[in-house]
Amino acid sequence: MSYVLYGANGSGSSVVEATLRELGVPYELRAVDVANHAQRGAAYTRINPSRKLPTLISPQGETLTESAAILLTLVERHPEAELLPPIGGPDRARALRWLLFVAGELYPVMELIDHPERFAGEGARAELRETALALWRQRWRLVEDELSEGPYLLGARFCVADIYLAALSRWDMPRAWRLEHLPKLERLADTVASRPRLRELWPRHFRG
Ligand SMILES: N[C@@H](CCC(=O)N[C@@H](CS)C(=O)NCC(=O)O)C(=O)O
Repeated sequence: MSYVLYGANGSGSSVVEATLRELGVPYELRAVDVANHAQRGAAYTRINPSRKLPTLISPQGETLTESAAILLTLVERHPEAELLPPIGGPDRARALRWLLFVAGELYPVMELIDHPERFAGEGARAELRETALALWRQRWRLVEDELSEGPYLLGARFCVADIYLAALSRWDMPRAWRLEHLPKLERLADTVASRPRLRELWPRHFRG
């Protein structure tokens, strides 16, 4: 049995799919129709009770959720691909720091942008969304400030955090804005997108 990935184009499942491609492991993709809220339907809720993408089923039949945990599990189970630097060193710490920054500080803001109705009454939603959008961009600037000559987070060394950063930086920030305010991050994302194992996949998920 191969991995089974429940996902949708352009969503957080792109990160897991790109990682599976980098690992060179086979997987079956099962599309979840988020446009019609299939992630909230009974069938998908049975698979992932938090009713969010992505969900990855391992070849052993385990259900894996939470994108950062899925990435770390994949890295651990396919060590030969070296998608993280060796345990204990400074590069590993830096990669984990920013991987968890995406998971803990950035990704949750997207729910406020996409679903303000989950957090505020009708009258407060527009303002909440605007505030969340500003926070989203402000937090990406922290990533930008952290990047050096690149092209990756760890310089010349590619790691799984680069995929996470590249994919989520495609959301809710037009390319012109990114080029002006996040040029190093944009270079990182372009470099990830042009990697041999990703260049055919990337345009299916992201246009600009
Ligand atoms: N903490 C989760 C967040 C996942 C998430 O928010 N996924 C979005 C798609 S990118 C989703 O499924 N949204 C649908 C919804 O919230 O109804 C993770 O890291 O996997």
